[in-house]
Amino acid sequence: MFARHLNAVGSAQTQVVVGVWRPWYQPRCSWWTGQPYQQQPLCSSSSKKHSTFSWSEWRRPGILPNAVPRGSFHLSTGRMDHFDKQPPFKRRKSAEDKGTGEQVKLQRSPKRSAPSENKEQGLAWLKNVIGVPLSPGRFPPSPATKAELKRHWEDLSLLNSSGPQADGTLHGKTFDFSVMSYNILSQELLLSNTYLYKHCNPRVLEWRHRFTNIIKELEQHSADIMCLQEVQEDHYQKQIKPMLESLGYHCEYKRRTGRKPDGCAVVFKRNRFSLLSCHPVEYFRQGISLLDRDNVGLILLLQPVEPSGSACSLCVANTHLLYNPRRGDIKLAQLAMLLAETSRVSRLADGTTCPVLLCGDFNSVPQSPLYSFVKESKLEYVGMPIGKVSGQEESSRGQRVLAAPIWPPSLGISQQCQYEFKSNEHKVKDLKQEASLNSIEHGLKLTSAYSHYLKENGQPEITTCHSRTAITVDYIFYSPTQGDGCVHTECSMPEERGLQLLARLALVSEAELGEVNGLPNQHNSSDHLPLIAQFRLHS
Ligand code: KL2
Repeated sequence: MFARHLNAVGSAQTQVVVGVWRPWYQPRCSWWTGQPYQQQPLCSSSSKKHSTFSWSEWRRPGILPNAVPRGSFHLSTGRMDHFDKQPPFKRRKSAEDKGTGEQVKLQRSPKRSAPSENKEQGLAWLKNVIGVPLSPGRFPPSPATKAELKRHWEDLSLLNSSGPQADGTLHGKTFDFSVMSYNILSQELLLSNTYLYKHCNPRVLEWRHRFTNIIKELEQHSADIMCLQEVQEDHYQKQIKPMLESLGYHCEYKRRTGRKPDGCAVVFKRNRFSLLSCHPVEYFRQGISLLDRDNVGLILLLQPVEPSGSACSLCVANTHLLYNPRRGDIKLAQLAMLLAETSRVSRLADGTTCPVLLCGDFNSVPQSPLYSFVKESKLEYVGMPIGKVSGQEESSRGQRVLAAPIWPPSLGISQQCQYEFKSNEHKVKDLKQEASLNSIEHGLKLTSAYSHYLKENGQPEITTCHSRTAITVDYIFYSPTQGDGCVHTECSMPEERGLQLLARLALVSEAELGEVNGLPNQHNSSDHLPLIAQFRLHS
């Protein structure tokens, strides 16, 4: 049940709904006080009082949910953000849908159903779900009480020699920290794909509800580093960044190129790390038809903050790869660009490499060739149907197969996923040789923090779930220490250096998600779950 009791007051446009706030979430109350972004002592639930807040005030620019007076909760007309807005101006064709000439059939991203739905029809489905027409100021009936997802911490430290240090303090040349990877579902994408969320009570899809839950979740887990995807730029600038800064995080952001207003954020606790450098990566390349999509990545080089100064730096890469299940060729090229930049950033002045964390939404399943490429550092791809690369699609009938090279020489990235700094003459010669190869490689040694099958019952772990899918597409990859899954012989990293996986927050099965009405639901406000792992950095 929603932990608020609703009473409609007022009328027409100024109609407001006043809810008596019940303290199911009182983090540090910094945003219930009307004093935005200041650390506050813990709230006392005895200090509740009523006040009102109109829809028009709510929508005024600069008025944020965190300006809501403490003790009351004020709800709007029951509409989700932007249902009343025209679709944004199209600068160019949607990146996911883009395609020209004879490739159109291959390139078009399958909508899977309801391809003609627009935002008006989005309202229509809201009515269907509610069973009655929406009237301003009134919410549909409260959803039936649903169980909450249960996720437990898995202690993996015993797989290795030493136990986890709960306080994250430094012992010798080690440094403990936690990392989250989380696709928070941009509101614009939610509204463009409403057919995926027909199973949801419309109230749980409202941005204000989702923002409240997401921030609550981020604050509860309190990860030292967070890699977020689908972070909508206006929400980032006005709400997410100020909130996270008030919680002690430094925030970096890279918006997608093109029309869609979301991007990737990497944030870290200022008292745990300092920023050495920040490297946004755009996969869009003018003049390279394979790279005409707007996805991005963001890489940070971080220095652990610790008294002895002995810890080595840490390279954190975050990305959201192309969705289109049929375009594995584009996904591989995007990944190659991210790996090339990650290799460059992680190479230290002394010629060694620092440990890498590679997080994000790869839009590829664990059984896929793309996943295998990340983990095995090599992929023999020639003859592979492009729709098989990410493993999202069953059928590969009629699909083009991959031929060498996947990406053109003009990209300046070798088949080893390294930047090429050679003269043109050498480049042509090398690339002729490379074209005869049927594999791509990369020089990072990476393993996954999750095993993709649940320990308890062997069921597949689910990281994303809506009405059409329940699969793993999100990952935390990391450079393991020798003996923590590192089976490679040619590490450019000193033997003792690397990350040791101490613990992870267990994922859940599809059946468990079914019990909470899938995603998003009242408590879990994205169509993805956050992945969280605790590591020990060995320098
Ligand atoms: O799968 V995702 O959701 O990681 O959660 O990444 C993409 C999809 C995201 C960014 O492009 O938007 C979603 N059908 C279903 N989902 C889509 C589609 C589509 N045609 N296009 C984009 N997304």
